[in-house]
Amino acid sequence: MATLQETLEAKIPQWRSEIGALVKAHGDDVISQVTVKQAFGGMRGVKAMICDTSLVEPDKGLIIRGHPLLTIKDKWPEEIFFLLLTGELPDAAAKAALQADLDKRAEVPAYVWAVLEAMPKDSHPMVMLDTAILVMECESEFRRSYDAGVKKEDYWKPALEDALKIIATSATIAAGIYRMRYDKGPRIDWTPGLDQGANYAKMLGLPDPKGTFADLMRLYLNFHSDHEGGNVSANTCHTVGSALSDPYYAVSAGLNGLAGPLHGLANQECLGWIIETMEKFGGVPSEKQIREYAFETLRSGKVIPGYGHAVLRVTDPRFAGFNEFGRKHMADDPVFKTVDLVFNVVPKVLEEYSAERVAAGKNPIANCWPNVDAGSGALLHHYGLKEFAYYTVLFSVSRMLGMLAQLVWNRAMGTAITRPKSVQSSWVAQQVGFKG
Ligand code: HAX
Repeated sequence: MATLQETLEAKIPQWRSEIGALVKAHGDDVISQVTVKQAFGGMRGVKAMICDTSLVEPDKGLIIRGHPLLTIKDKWPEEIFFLLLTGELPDAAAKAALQADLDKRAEVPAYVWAVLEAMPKDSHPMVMLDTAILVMECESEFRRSYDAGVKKEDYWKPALEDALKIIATSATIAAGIYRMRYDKGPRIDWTPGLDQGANYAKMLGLPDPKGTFADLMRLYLNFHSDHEGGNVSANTCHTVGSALSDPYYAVSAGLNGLAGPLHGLANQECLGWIIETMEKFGGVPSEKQIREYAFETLRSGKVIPGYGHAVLRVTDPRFAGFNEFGRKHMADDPVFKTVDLVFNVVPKVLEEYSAERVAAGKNPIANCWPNVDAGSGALLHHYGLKEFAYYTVLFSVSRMLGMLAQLVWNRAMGTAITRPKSVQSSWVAQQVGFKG
């Protein structure tokens, strides 16, 4: 089978001609409409951008290029990137070629470490990761090629070069941040020949007597890799990239969005809530105690982290996949047990609370089921990764795969600069005949 680059060379002209023909034939047809509620409500459900890498079905969860996530959960992260970008899983030769390509690019420039070491000791690990990616911008092939006058139809090639450099170094940088930020000793180097999951597990340097941490990291990197184009990080990366800011700028911007507590940072909050519950009740709580604490949290105006989703309306299959891993490898771990008990109790609590909200004239909670972040922290905690503030960095290493695949695809398709029309609230009122 052809390499990643050869596969794209062959497919891109075909994709371009299909999309060109579609827009030519149906450019003025309507595919969505926008209500006042949507305009004020985060554009929820408005169909106004294209993402071919993956799809999130409200009742099924993440589907990557036609493959429901749980059917490809044991693939290497590199294979997932190949799939996101090309629509095909690589065969053994293409996979080996991609791995060798990433090995060649794996060196992190020395100035990245120098910048990270100069940062305040208590910097948030996400700030360190964002800074590291942004400071590497001087490696950008996209910017160099653009300055040298590369043709628009070839933009995707230097964008892919940047994407591969970021992917080849992201786990090393992230693991280096962990060891530096939490005084874990010297950095551990990338090992050529190992996949990204196994490498990341090894470079974090946590004890792994059963040798299963690499399996978890592979699962973790696969599960967080992509979630369509409209979520905050992907959408931000897309918007910044659409201005032809190079992939370092665009990914760094996307990561800043991922660092928000309603998005990626939720996974740092989820385990915090589980541990708080355990501390309050002196160990694994009973279902009655969980119910009590869940209501206390809600009535104090907070959300229950790890529950709810903007798109999904069922238990996130990523939660189900992590739960299966937990049952297999750490069924007796008290933190994992608590997560499992919370899963029995919280959906019902949220349903009841949602009914109370509706009775009080507020919005219902659209989805009372767990999302990806509800369970992953307990698994990391089991392996000794107990620094919650670091969890979003793990998510980021994974989500860069999706953000970069989308970005390369957009440069290949020549997607236009993002520029929706904003309107004033007075215009909306006038438009709908609102008198106040
Ligand atoms: N606990 C309490 N209230 C919740 C809730 C929860 N877990 N989930 C939703 N609600 C509330 C919302 O805050 C909203 O209240 P207001 O109308 O008063 O603002 C109301 O229910 C309706 O919200 P929704 O339509 O169900 O959900 P949204 O699309 O607005 O928000 C969120 C989706 C994920 C942000 C939301 O469910 C939430 O805050 N969940 C907890 C945080 C979390 O787990 N985030 C991670 C999501 C996965 C992810 O992106 N990871 O990166």
